[in-house]
Amino acid sequence: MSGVGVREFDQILRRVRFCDYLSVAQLYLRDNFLLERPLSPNDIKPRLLGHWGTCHGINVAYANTAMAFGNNPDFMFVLGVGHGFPALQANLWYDGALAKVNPRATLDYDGLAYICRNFSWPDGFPSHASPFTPGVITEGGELGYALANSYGVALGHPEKIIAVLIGDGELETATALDSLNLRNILDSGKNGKVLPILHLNGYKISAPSLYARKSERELNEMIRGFGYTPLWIYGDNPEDFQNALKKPVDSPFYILKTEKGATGPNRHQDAHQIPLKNPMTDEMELRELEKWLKSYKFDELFNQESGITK
Ligand SMILES: Cc1ncc(C[n+]2csc(CCOP(=O)(O)OP(=O)(O)O)c2C)c(N)n1
Repeated sequence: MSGVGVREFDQILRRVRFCDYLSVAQLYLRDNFLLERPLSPNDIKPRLLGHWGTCHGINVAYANTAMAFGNNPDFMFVLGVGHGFPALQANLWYDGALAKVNPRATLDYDGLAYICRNFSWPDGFPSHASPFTPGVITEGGELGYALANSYGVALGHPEKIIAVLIGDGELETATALDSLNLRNILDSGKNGKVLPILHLNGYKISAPSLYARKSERELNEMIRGFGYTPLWIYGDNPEDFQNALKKPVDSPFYILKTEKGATGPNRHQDAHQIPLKNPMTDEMELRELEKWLKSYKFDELFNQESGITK
């Protein structure tokens, strides 16, 4: 992991803002992707389908781990296929990984318009990760396997580093919870390093998650009981995240505490899928969506002529 400082923190923040904007744009927009003119009902997709609430946390985890390990070709970021596909797709597009398998997903305005228009769209991209997504071979969005899959990737490959984001609801599945035991048999020099990150955003679809209702002490004791060292990261400050990743501890287990729906118009149980439900027909929601999109100041991050300014 290379040294990171103020410049890198700024790059992380810009990348997160970029991918947050792109997540919202994919969910809502069929046109006017750079808000060249005031948002109108015709710019909105008629059927809104996808997961927003978890996207900011995914973008934070993705940007921070990419900054810390992204130069290492043996690094991999693993996300359960049921989680926040707009955020995953935004990051894959940003890194150029999507363009490698899909020539239309170019890193310019046309590519941006293509991925936004075709998200959750007939004959376009599905609303969840699918085999059209680089690095994904399954379909269906079933949560629970990310940690087991990560240990599987590490098996017999000591050079690999795998950061895996696990939802706090996902950790309620028997598969995810029992996969914590894999540390006992696979945490050795013969296998790669698995870096679990629990995304503690407090909620599942609309109900609170069990783990968010435990005290920090209780959660720490549980994590320690599985042999990991818990390391807390509160919110989206890149310096805190990078410091946590640098801590030289045995079997780290990161707990990323975010607010579900962060940076969006509402939070927690209202934020899981589509926080503003009727912007096509409700003028107030349309203006709220416009305000939300503008809050990312995307024109500072992307230019129609020159593309991404990193
Ligand atoms: C095995 C399984 N059961 C149920 C679902 C339906 N589901 C989709 S997202 C979700 C909530 C997941 O909560 P969490 O892991 O906390 O994710 P986040 O809050 O970050 O969206 C559920 C239950 C699923 N995808 N897979």
